Amino acid sequence: MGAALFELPSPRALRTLSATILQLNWRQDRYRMKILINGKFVAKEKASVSVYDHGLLYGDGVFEGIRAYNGRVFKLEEHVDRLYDSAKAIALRIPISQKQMCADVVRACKTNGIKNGYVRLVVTRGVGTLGLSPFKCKSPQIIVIADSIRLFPQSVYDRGLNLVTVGTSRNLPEAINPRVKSLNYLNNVLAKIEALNAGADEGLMLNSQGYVAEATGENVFAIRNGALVTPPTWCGALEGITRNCVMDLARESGYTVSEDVVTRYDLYTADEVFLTGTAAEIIAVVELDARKIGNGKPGRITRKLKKTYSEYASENGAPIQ
Ligand code: PXG
Repeated sequence: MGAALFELPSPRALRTLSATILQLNWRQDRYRMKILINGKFVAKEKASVSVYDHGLLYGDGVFEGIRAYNGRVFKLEEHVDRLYDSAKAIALRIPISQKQMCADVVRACKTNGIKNGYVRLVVTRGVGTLGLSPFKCKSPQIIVIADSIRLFPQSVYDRGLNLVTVGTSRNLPEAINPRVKSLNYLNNVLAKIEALNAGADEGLMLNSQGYVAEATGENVFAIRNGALVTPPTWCGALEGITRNCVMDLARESGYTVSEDVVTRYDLYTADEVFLTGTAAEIIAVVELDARKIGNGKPGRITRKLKKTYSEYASENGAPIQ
């Protein structure tokens, strides 16, 4: 019999090897994303909802997108207030208090080691039958995803956005009121498809009367002679939390800010145009429907407000602890 080709590892080497594997697993687990569903953490790969959930079957539910900066959840209470208002508007009773919801968002950030990131908060109607009636759905599903988001590359922030007006108009207030952040976002998804198919970065949505409402996931502002204007909610704009914050900061910096009816003419002829949203933050618009806005570069006031906003956002919010 010849010499063995392979030598068996010694028991000591085997012990070291298994300890290393265990440690690697533990490390991987620490960095594995966990989703909070109804107050319990579930590994991302296992986080799911039923195919009978009316959130999936009918887009029946509500959501929020929230940012964390510098170890704080920015405008947490405002987002949770809006979530509960959206839920109330669609007659969905969220079974936990707003205080508990805020605590869950902070907990999801903490568990996932998020200091700077993006939280998607979703409440679905819950499991029901294949019929429309929500009254058969007994338990809304509360989902908190603490992750990150990047809507546009840095180069787009530097050069500014190219917008086109899309044919899909903003929801009618007498249908799904555009103030409701519902899981049924198809209207805006269709608008985004149109904009991207036209080769633009974003789409401008008008209301059914032809007045400017907002972009597909951001509010819109125009600046003329140093004064800011943005459409009021009754024109089809979501009451954006970034929008409200930017209005406050701009007023504090001495600018005149008004909510008024805006037409495309007002945007074409503005000195500067920019969009606001939790995900997009503040981003300049340099072209709309092939008209150059101002000098075709991100404007001075937009850049100034962007700086003020990012300083404010990095110092305010609910601490993640
Ligand atoms: N308008 C609409 C229609 C929105 O959905 C905003 C304005 C901005 O609101 P806040 O409160 O964030 O300043 C929103 C919020 C996306 C995306 O991927 C956008 C939102 C939500 C979720 C995803 O662009 N928008």
